[in-house]
Amino acid sequence: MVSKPPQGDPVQDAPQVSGPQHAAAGLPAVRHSLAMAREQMGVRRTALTLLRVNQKNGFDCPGCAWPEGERRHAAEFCENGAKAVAEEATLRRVTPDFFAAHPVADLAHRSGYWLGQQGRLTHPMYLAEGADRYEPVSWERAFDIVAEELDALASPDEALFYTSGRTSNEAAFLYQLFAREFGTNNLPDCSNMCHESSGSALTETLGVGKGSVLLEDLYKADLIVVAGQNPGTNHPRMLSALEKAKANGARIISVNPLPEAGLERFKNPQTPRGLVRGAALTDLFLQIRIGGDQALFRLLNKLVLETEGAVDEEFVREHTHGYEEFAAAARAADWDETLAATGLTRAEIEKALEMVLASKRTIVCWAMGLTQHKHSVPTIREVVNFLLLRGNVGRPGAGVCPVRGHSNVQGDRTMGIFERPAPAFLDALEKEFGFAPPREHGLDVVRAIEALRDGRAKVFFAMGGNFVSASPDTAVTEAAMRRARLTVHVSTKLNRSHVVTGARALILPTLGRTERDLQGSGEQVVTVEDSMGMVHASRGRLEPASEHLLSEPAIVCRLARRVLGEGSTVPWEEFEKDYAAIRDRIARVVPGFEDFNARVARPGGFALPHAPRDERRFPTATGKANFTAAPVEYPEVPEGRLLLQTLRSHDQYNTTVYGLDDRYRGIRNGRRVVLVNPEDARELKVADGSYVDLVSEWTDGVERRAPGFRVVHYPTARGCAAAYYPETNVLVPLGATADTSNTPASKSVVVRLEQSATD
Ligand SMILES: Nc1nc2c(c(=O)[nH]1)N[C@H]1C(S)=C(S)[C@@H](COP(=O)(O)OP(=O)(O)OC[C@H]3O[C@@H](n4cnc5c(=O)[nH]c(N)nc54)[C@H](O)[C@@H]3O)O[C@H]1N2
Ligand SMILES: Nc1nc2c(c(=O)[nH]1)N[C@H]1C(S)=C(S)[C@@H](COP(=O)(O)OP(=O)(O)OC[C@H]3O[C@@H](n4cnc5c(=O)[nH]c(N)nc54)[C@H](O)[C@@H]3O)O[C@H]1N2
Ligand SMILES: [Mo]
Repeated sequence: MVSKPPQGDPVQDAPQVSGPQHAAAGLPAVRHSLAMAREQMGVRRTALTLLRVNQKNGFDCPGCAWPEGERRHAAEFCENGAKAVAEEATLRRVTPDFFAAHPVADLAHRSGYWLGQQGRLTHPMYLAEGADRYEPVSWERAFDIVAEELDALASPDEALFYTSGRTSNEAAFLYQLFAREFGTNNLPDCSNMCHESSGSALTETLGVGKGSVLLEDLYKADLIVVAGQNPGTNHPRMLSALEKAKANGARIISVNPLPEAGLERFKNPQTPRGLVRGAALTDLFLQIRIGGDQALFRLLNKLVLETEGAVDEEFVREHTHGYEEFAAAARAADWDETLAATGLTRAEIEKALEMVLASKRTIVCWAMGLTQHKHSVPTIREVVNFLLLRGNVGRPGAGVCPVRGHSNVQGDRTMGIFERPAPAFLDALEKEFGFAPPREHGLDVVRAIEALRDGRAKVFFAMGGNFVSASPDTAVTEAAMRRARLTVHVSTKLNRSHVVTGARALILPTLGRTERDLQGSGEQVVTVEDSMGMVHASRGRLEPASEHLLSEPAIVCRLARRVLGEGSTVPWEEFEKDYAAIRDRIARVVPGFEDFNARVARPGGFALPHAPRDERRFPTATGKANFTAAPVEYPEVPEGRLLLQTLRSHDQYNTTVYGLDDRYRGIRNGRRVVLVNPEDARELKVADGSYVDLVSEWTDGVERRAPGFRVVHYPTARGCAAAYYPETNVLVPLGATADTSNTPASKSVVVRLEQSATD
């Protein structure tokens, strides 16, 4: 299986390398994002738009899910937030003329970067069976086409309804309602590829699958561990929070195979001093081997257990379950095995222990570096063990902090976008709307791809996202998608999922966050939930990119009316006219949203209840916080192979590529690079600047190959390598997923490097 780099693309991938930087943000960040914004939007629009990001009465930043502070700066400046906004508010347009000039086969040869750079979609477009290009279609006809294909299915479970995490609460609630009234729980979402492992581990151990800290807890913490996360690029506003935490006396341990510039030193662009000198953030850097985190936390737990008076015995007695079994497993942890698994030294681990014992309030933050491995769920459970041991859950300044990705991915789950809904949620839907929702579990992302591949699913509908590029095993996924009868994408911008289609395909263009949403009852607001369970309103101000766009809620309402007809028990028309009516129903179905409309009207919104955080109550099967005792695992890497993680550059938002630079890592003008430790490179005889194919080896015996990557000697942990996603998704086998959560193991791919064939 070989993935060819797109041909005929005017964008040249020619990486230039200057070595990693040691500080993030500062003036270059301001300059860089303003330049990108001006290029996309012009000067006036840049000023107008960037002033409205995350302001009271403004729109929620479509960048990441990090919460807003209590005090919003006139322009709380975030480089990558600015880039996300510019990408959406661009003045470039993809019109019917564009589609007339570009057959789908031609677009399929373009890179994702090129596709995204063409601008905003303006008209609903239809690719008829056998046609070579998309043509404009009316909204009515588009809904008829979806209805035709849905009606023709042998069972509602042959349809898949994917969601990406930018969708508002209102749209998400309607979308899952439609899917369930239609008759299926097939609601795969980007969470399946993202924080599913966190949700699985936290629900089982603490009873709530979300983080247990608020922003103010970070400011009260003594110790913050940041494991498997690159906030300088992916959650830049988190650096301001870490800076403030440090000013209040917190210490920071970062656990990462890469020295990430943002965690080393942060130059806060909000303050004159910060712009120039910056603040050192990390006190202790543990350069761990990929996948070594469970072993690290297990050993730390053993060492805590062996320290007189270190365990919070009262907490353990009153609030936890499973302690004895866990303690027995932890006591058996072995130094040598841990050093091998982590690549750390004894001195480093002892230093970490000292900091752990000195802290009365500890928070652990993590993201994809912990969630995308085979053993991610037991790894995160071990983090929970670590916090429970010293009573660090449910008290100020302490807790679990999975840092979410997409700006409303957490809210979408709260609204019921989940293929395995809780029975209580379905009961509430049934009671409120008077139809019987399906009870059987639906398909997640990986199972949805398998269903398409095997012909068990025939209609694929996506509320946002870029499914074929974001999913693993690109060749398998693309072939599966091509077997569908119909693929439909509700999108703001052109992407690869629009050109790898089923027999028929639709592109339904929609409003972005930044845009005014006018409906029958007047201007609408939508709501979102951030990574810390704060719910607030978002109001777009810009003129929509085209007069033909419909909002996401309007699309769902019209589709539902067309598909479900008179038989529907849901007042779709009323919902489309006035989103407050949707919120009234959410208030009656979803716990924590009582009096929703009134509470979200308050500036700053409101916090959702979180039993472990608020009352040290743990709604688990045992009624207590559960210690767990899984065997320690870490990836085995055969001789001559490396463990590859697939990660984000500084100039991308998931599959949306903003540019070809990764400034903090010192890489410019190219994305086909592989970062390799110089010692490993010497052993493998790959020179810096040489070109290799990445070949992944997996138990199914299939060789997956991504050709033509420039080798960059880089200070990553020994035995590890790193390259960007989505170019490397071809290497991630569909079957290589995390136990329990089924999340693709895209951070631990065993690869060998082969000298590229030169022509
Ligand atoms: N600008 C921008 N912002 C974004 C996104 C974006 O693409 N661009 N994406 C959004 C989304 S959806 C998400 S989920 C988040 C993602 O945010 P991150 O999780 O920060 O994203 P990744 O680039 O995948 O980085 C993973 C980090 O984990 C480290 N790592 C890899 N393997 C291991 C391991 O085994 N152990 C440890 N300890 N560390 C490891 C990597 O070196 C890297 O620093 O960001 C969100 N915000
Ligand atoms: N190898 C590898 N694979 C990964 C990851 C990894 O680290 N490594 N990370 C995984 C993670 S964490 C995630 S979250 C997924 C991301 O998977 P997705 O969420 O599916 O992908 P995105 O690239 O964020 O989707 C971008 C598209 O969303 C559309 N869009 C943008 N804004 C809006 C909007 O407001 N409304 C609508 N309807 N559409 C909009 C645009 O058309 C754009 O092209 O990828 C996963 N895949
Ligand atoms: Mo994500």
